[in-house]
Amino acid sequence: KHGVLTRKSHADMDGKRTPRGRRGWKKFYAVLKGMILYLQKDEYKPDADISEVDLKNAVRIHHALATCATDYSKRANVLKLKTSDWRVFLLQAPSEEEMMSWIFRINLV
Ligand code: I3P
Repeated sequence: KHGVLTRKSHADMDGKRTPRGRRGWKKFYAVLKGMILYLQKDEYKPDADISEVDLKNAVRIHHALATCATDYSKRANVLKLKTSDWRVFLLQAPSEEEMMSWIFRINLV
């Protein structure tokens, strides 16, 4: 699955609150492949190598949990992703349907 997702980092590893200066929203082209959610700068190209920056932004979603971010009301269609190393991301999808689809696919892994 792939599509545009806008990310906000809410908590870093070990669940510590992401410090100010790194809490902004950033738009990515997201690709879910196996157990990894790649958050890429540019649109998905099937045969292109993954850049170092894109690798750094990749999120392992094994044992991660995606839910609807009902406690976040500033933006619509936002899902909350908690990873197994206690990071928390807010991810805004372009529509409710897309948000539900990402939640379903992430939790299926
Ligand atoms: C953050 C940025 C985010 C904002 C966040 C700020 O600043 O303005 O958009 O979240 O507020 O800290 P920076 O880019 O300097 O990290 P919202 O869009 O959700 O308001 P927060 O600290 O209350 O999460």
